[in-house]
Amino acid sequence: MIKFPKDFVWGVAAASYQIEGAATEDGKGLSIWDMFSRIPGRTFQGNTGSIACDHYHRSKEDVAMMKQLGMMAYRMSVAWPRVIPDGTGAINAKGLQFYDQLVDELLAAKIQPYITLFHWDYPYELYCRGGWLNSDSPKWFADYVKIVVEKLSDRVVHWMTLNEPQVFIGYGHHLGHHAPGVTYGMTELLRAGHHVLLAHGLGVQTIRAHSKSQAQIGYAPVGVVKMPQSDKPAEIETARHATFWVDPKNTWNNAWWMDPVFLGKYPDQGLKAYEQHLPAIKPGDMETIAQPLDFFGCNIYNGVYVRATKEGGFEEVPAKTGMDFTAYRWPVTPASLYWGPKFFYERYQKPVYMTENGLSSMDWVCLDGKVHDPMRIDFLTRYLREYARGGAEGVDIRGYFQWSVMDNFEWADGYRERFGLVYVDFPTGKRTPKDSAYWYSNVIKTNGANL
Ligand code: GCO
Repeated sequence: MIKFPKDFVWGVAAASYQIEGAATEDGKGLSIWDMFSRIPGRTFQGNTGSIACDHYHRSKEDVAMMKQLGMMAYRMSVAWPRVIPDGTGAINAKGLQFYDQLVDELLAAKIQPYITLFHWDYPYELYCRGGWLNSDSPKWFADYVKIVVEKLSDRVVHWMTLNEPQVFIGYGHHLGHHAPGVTYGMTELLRAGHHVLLAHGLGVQTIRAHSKSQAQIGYAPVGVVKMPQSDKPAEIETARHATFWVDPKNTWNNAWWMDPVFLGKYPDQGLKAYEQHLPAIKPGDMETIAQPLDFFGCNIYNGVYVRATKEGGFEEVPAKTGMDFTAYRWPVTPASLYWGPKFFYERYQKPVYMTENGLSSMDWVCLDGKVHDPMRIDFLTRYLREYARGGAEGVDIRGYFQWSVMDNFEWADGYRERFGLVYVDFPTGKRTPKDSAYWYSNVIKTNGANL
């Protein structure tokens, strides 16, 4: 039988820019995503997050819906420019009030808020001052964190600093297909990355210093998972090595973004791989970055099978012909929820929360008025079984946040990808829980025993 720990936290996740809308209302400042999505050709069908799910105006309804579905927790993010329109300086009281009320509504519904302080909607004004390349940027972030923590920490206990630095740095500042859409070279990238890590560290210090409750703090990078094809120790070792390997050509890896935070140093192999491009590391920087954390959060959607090469390295195993894909054409690899948490727990020794996992599928409202999404139920069942398997073998798994509570703005892919448990008809904003929402509700009720 599938077993999850007692007190396991079952929730859903979303992020400010992807659901809130109200992009220019009540004094909100512009974010880099507001600006980027306006540029013709940058997003699918020119979609923007200006209205999105209109969650800003429908938050009461959304919380009621989550309550009805039995959610225990909700991972949400705060839009920095909603709180501080220029990124630094004057506070927008109305923006802060939105989150204040939302937190009250969630708690009244017995849903624990887990707040991500930065999920990509960077203040445009700060981008114009150099953004993450500016060496003041960690301090800007910490000042913003202080405002949010002072306001909400009498009620909010769980915090995550940054969501997926690999993506907002790599896609946003190197490949350029996410906001702000610039294409820095590796040297600028690693410099910006160092500031991002410092921002995380200063953010944690700020939460600890100003929280009115006993804060529980984590981080939510991408988990880039490499998997063995069997349980043979040599194959597992190859996959473990690959999981923490740094590719000199890009910043899509785990160790560069996790080791400094959890182990206090950049990985040796990474320092060699990036030798030509290393950022200046000032005395005290690594100590700032490596603040003690309470949990390891990460987002895992899939993994890649690897095998050893004769030369002592590793390579991807060629995909099986006719492999299984989600609508996004992401591979269906349930074992990534076993190997990822296992490798990360071994290396970092922190309680694990799956801060995101899910899929986009081709959902629509059927003739009977319902949304049938059997593939989502099947996908999540397979992944959750694997997550539980790791737990049964000793990985300290504490929670799971399904991405996402409802269909939303999937960044450059706009509204094309439907990741929600709840279907959103964007022109009207009408919400329809999918079959999977009711199914997930049952998973929560039985603490996974029905899986
Ligand atoms: C991410 C982000 C989410 C995405 C989700 C699906 O992982 O890219 O955290 O905002 O919407 O992952 O791609």
